[in-house]
Amino acid sequence: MLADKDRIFTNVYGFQNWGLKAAQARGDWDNTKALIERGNDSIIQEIKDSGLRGRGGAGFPTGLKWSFMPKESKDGRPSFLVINADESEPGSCKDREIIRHDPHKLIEGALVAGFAMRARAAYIYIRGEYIREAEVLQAAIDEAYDAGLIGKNASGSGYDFEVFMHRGAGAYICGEETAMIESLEGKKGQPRLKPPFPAGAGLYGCPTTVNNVESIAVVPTILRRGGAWFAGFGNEGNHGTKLFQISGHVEKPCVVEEEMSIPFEELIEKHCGGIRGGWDNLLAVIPGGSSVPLVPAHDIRTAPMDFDGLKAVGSGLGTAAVIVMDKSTDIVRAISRISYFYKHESCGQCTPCREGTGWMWRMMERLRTGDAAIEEIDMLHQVTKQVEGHTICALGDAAAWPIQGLIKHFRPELERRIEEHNAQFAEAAE
Ligand code: L3W
Ligand code: SF4
Repeated sequence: MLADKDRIFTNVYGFQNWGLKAAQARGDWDNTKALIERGNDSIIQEIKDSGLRGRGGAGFPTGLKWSFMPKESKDGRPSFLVINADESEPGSCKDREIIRHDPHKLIEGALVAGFAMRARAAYIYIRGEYIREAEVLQAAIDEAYDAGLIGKNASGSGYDFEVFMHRGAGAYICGEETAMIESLEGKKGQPRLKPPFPAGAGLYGCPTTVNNVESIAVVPTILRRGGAWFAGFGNEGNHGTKLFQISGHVEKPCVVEEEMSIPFEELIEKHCGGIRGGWDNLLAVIPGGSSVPLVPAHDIRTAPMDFDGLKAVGSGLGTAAVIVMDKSTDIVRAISRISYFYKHESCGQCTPCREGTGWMWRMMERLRTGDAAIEEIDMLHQVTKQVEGHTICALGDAAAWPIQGLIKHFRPELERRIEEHNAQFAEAAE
């Protein structure tokens, strides 16, 4: 279990004030100038050494991503950092806690990360529904400007760095990095084809890196304590501390910072008071937000909660939004509801996703009521395979994977519903 002294987010529950003075008392903005004076490449190397992987879902190595940014400006084009605070993944609620209780960690991280990648400004794109969080964030940005920590000669470093907050308007797809860039440019939030990746052509056609809130907020602590300290947590290739968000059928749902790779059972026992009704009552877990496949009870208990450990049980860490479902859950209804979410949030620009998400949801609803033929289970699986990997962005995959997980692990339940429905129908016809 992670010791208190190794927690980065010491105010995650908001027991203390979020304001500048309190943040400084907790160690934020402590000689930030000295961090910047280490130089761009040295900061990037330290982040590479820390093993930090992106906390927004994909787990791409953060230091490597920063190293894609150009060292020299071409044609006078500036570079930008975009911070993804459009937290909309069902089950995810960690970035919100960082913003409302520890906003200065994010702003200081923006400055240091922005400097490392030679960005002139950071745009923090915050989910529109996060009204109070946006108020706190803007107030913290204003405090940092007033104190000379950001802006011209930020923190006395000689580096000029602006921070802007931008509020989204309620579209899940704007959390996809290129849709976010389109939205920031004032256009409809629809993903772009990649490549080019944002580091080549991003915001206003300029080199851009998009990072998740948590990825940026941990940066100052990593630099102060050292990449080796951060790399000392977790299993090989899955390092650091991590905010887990545990919801559903546990005794005490919570957001908690823990060591990466902590086994699922330990995470739940130590922080959530166990499964509601005991471990025998556990049905399945979605370990990384609604975009990753569910894992049945017998596979998840000892699984390390990290990118590779969860991949090994057919799922993923995603945003570490752990949705726990006990045996009272109507699992088919739960996955059907997730299908509806993706149908609703599809931006509609590519056919497999626009048509496929609707098709998958309608088939899921028929399976939920049992009003289907047994062969349609395989047909639905084929439809998910036609969507997966055939779309511009990952939303198509995210819509397909939960259904694939359901069919893989709960086929007997799907068949039972169909047989029961057909038996009732036959009885009524007699
Ligand atoms: C340069 C290359 N850059 C990859 C960059 C890329 C991006 C990052 C990861 O989806 C996942 C998705 C959701 N040269 C590069 C390169 N990059 N190759 O690395 O890229 P990618 O394509 O692996 O993932 P993605 O499109 O960013 C993100 C999953 O996250 N998810 C949902 C997340 C929701 C939230 C939220 O609500 N806050 O984060 C949950 O699992 O399904 O698989 O920057 O440019 N050769
Ligand atoms: Fe839009 Fe879906 Fe295509 Fe993504 S996969 S670009 S959400 S239609």
